[in-house]
Amino acid sequence: MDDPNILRDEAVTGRDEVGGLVVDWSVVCHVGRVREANEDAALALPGRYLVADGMGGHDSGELASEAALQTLASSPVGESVEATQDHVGALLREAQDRIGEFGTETGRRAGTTMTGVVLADDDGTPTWLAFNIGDSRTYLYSRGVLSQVSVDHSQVQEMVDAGLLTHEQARVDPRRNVITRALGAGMAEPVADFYSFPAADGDVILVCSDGLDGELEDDEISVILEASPDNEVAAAALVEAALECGAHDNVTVTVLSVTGAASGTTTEV
Ligand SMILES: [Mn+2]
Repeated sequence: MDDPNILRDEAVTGRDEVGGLVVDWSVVCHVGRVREANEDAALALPGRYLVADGMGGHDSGELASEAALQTLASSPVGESVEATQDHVGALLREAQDRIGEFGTETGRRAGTTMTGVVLADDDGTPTWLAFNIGDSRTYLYSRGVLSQVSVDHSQVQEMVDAGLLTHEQARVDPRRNVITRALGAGMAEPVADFYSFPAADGDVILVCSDGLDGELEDDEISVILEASPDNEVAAAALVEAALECGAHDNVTVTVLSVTGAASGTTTEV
């Protein structure tokens, strides 16, 4: 990987001071136990923590997830939520164009999912702007409660929404890997969903590829987060649990949290 901020096949832990906050993060990106290639990748830059799950076979998926994250690496941090959303939307269209230029030997179009958070500013309140395209997920673990922030763009999610499948049925349905939105993959203009919530001290954000939530139920993820003293332990334990379940897909996990105010930050009164 040419870009040191894009992580694949590795485990990296870091601490950023950004936007007046200290953010601790840990990424584990693992090929899993079945796949030969790792098409997942993660980006960890101050105020930007993203996961992409590439698709397309041969080298296409690897190139697609990498190119998409590279493009999003220039997303601005600390602007208003609206401005940040506009910038991210423009960068996603740029990423879509870059991915569209990749040919594949198989005739399958290169593509990738993407999800994660970018730090924005909502009238002086540090705020996470989360977004997603595809079925990688952003979760918030706050005060002992795990909630899924992003909503999957997948065929089974649409069937759950329509009342045709239960959540439990969707997890094991043979169509569970069919996604309805992606960057590239021959899809039309990328349309991301955006969500924003305060960057509160102590809240944990989990960003993951479907290699995690395909193996672990939300309850299992929650138990692991509850038992983990820090983000590095949590990320390692989550991937280890997916490996114990067979890790049928590449599995990527970013766990991050705000752990205080940056030193040198003065509070205005
Ligand atoms: Mn996957």
